[in-house]
Amino acid sequence: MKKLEQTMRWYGPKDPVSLVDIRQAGATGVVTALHHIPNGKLWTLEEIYKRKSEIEAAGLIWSVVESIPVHEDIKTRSGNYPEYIKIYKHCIRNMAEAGIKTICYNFMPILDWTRTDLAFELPNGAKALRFEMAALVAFDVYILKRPNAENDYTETQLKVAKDKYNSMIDTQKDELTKTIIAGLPGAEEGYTIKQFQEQLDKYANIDHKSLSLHLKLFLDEIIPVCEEVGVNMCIHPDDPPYDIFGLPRVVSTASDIERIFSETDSFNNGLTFCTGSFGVRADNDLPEMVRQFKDRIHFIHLRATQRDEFGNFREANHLEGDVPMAKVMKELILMQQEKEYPVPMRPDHGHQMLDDLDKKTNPGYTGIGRLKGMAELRGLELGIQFNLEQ
Ligand code: DNO
Repeated sequence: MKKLEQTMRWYGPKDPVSLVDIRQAGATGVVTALHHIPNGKLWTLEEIYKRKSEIEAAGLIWSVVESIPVHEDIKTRSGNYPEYIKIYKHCIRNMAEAGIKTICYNFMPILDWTRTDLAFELPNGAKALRFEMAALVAFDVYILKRPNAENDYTETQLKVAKDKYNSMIDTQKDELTKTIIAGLPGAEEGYTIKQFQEQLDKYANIDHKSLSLHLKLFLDEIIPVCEEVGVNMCIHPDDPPYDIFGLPRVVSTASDIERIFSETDSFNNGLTFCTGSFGVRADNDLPEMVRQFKDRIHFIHLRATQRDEFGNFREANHLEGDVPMAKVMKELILMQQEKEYPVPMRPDHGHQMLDDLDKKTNPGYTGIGRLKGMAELRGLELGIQFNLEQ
């Protein structure tokens, strides 16, 4: 049976998890980006080839670009957006020329993925990333003091958030602020409170409908280039998959994906199927989504989240939590059999555990935590394949 391609994310030469570590973990491919190039600047062939040869020298291949960030001007369709789209197309062409043809990106306004606690201690002493609604609301209403923020929350949410805020000391407030707006790895952009509010103001007149339109107009421009040079774009779902800070989010559900695919109908307009992000919503039926979107799933992120009814969630072990990983894996294996090339998957995030606890790694991107996730997922894939072959 055909297998998925095993990859791992690498943040470049400064990542404390090295290419050697990644190879020893069993990955054959690397997922990375030119993180040192500011958002909106051209990725030159020289820089791309330099990174590519570093990866190849370690006995690995650069399988996926995650991400080429989409400039805020493109999302708001203001300022210099025509120029940024032009540069984006040029980046796509350069990646294709270097032979790297799977590009992940997202269309989340201002913030990329968002958590409120990067070191939530689990009963066994390992640490996980966590999103706590009360902390987010406390930040929004009492630290950021976003105008009319209260209107976005229920009375109960506001009360719990107030108690949370009152229980925090100043260093905890600073830490929370940093965690939310200073930019998690891969987010590329970080803000101060003042800058963040200025960015929010730019979205004052942008609702779901206009943001979806801006995404469609962006795709209508770049997808023909992808078709010409054979690049698969893979949009990453919103994380968390609902609006935050009054900002619209338009890549959160199966119907969002349906809309994106039908409005710009091309094989090259594809999806990063991220079980952790989609899995935070109980109304996202993950195995069904694989069946529905399999033709356009060009990249896979596998991780599990454990949610509760208050909108909180934390990263669970890869085979636990609310993601029915075995069912998802079975669908992915069936999907893979219909593809001509192995679809890259990466174990997404991992707990900080064992020797990770003494190391300063990028939040969510530990060596041992991800190695464990990858080993479990690889075993699950093999076991299910074996069963299917009987
Ligand atoms: C978090 C990641 C995100 C993701 C980008 C995709 O762990 O899933 O950084 O890579 O949002 O553009």
